[in-house]
Amino acid sequence: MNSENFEIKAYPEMWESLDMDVERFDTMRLMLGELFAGTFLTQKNRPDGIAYFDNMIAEIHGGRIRELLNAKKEGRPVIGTFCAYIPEEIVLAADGICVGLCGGSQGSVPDAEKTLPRNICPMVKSAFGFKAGRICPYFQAADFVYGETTCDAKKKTWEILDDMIPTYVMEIPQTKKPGAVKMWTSEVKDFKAKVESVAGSEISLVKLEDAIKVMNNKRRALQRLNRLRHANPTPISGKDVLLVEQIAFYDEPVRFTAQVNALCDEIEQRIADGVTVQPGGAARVMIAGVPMALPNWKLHNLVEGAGAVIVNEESCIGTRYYKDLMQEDSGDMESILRELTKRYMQIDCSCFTPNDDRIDQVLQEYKESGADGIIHYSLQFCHTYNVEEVKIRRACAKEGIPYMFIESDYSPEDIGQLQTRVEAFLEQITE
Ligand code: BJ8
Repeated sequence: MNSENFEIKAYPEMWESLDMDVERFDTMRLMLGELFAGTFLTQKNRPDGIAYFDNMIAEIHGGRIRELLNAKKEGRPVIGTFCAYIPEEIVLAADGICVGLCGGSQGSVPDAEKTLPRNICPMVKSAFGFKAGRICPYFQAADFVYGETTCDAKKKTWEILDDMIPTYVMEIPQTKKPGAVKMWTSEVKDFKAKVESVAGSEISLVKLEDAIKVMNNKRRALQRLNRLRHANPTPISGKDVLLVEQIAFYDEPVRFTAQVNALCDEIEQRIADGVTVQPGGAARVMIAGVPMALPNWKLHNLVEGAGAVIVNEESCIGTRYYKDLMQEDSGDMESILRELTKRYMQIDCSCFTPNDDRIDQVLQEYKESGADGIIHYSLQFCHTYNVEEVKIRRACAKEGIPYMFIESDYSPEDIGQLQTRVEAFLEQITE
């Protein structure tokens, strides 16, 4: 695939059957294809194994959707989610499919602003707008969605989203005190009961154990990729790793894991052969902060466009999604659910208070990744990450780590200003 002949495949009949706004969606398809080609396919010296992930983008509105629709015909539930806190293992154990529906596009924001206030997080607006405008086949294919109470923008939006698609909500605790853990355990059990009622059968112990192995393997493969990209000079671009991390939220997990491992095999060889995508003397940057949902490639584009390379994403579309594994032989159903609850409680989202584990995690990832500096990335109106940034900034100052904070949205309006700031930061860390 090259940047001239790349296109995202059109499936107008399938979209029609999903009650989408086909004409409008087709225009968005062309724009996304152009953006993808310009951002990814113009890079030099990419590993061959990335072709699978390019193809996942070419088929993002068709091939994978067909798989979801076929699963539905077999009575398997398709569940949309918006947060790394939703236990995918339970969905898989019910033979269901989990798809991440967080929005990373400016294109759907005006649809949301017809209903929602303008001054809330662009990720929430973008997701809501995809449903409101009927311009996302994943939303249209989902049987129902599961939101959570991580932040105010999300939890209040679910009440309104429920007018358009059945929307259930998991209560995520805001602290990690013993009482909060108890409450979270009961939420996980309720989630399991809901998934079982839609799937029409109870989840067996064997099925849940298998699902845990599938998810552990997927997370292990992503950990492996992240470790390998830390090599200096780096064998794969930050943009390409981000792409893989984003596709993790909608691809079939067993196939995805095999493809990530194949990519890792190739990268190991590249490291042995000294093959790199890093121009001589390039600055190595770690990103920390809010998740970058597809197709939010704005910051990676700016940083790598300025000649640096991104070597780590401390984010839920990044290490927060895959850093923690689960014990695989936990015994009876009650013990497994307890372990599952524990695994998910380790996610250090800024919605928790206090959340000092995240500060330590950021410092640890900085050291492991061999980065020269950290950019903390936050979305506009995300109060929890924007405030927690103060603690990250202080910790970096204490450790002498070069640091920059960026707060942005999905519009292109601030690109010029961000470019100037990013370039100044890169100069500072390469001096
Ligand atoms: S566990 S990071 S995926 S909530 S950026 S919508 S918090 S206003 S994304 Fe997240 Fe789960 Fe936490 Fe991870 Fe709200 Fe902030 Fe927007 Fe956010």
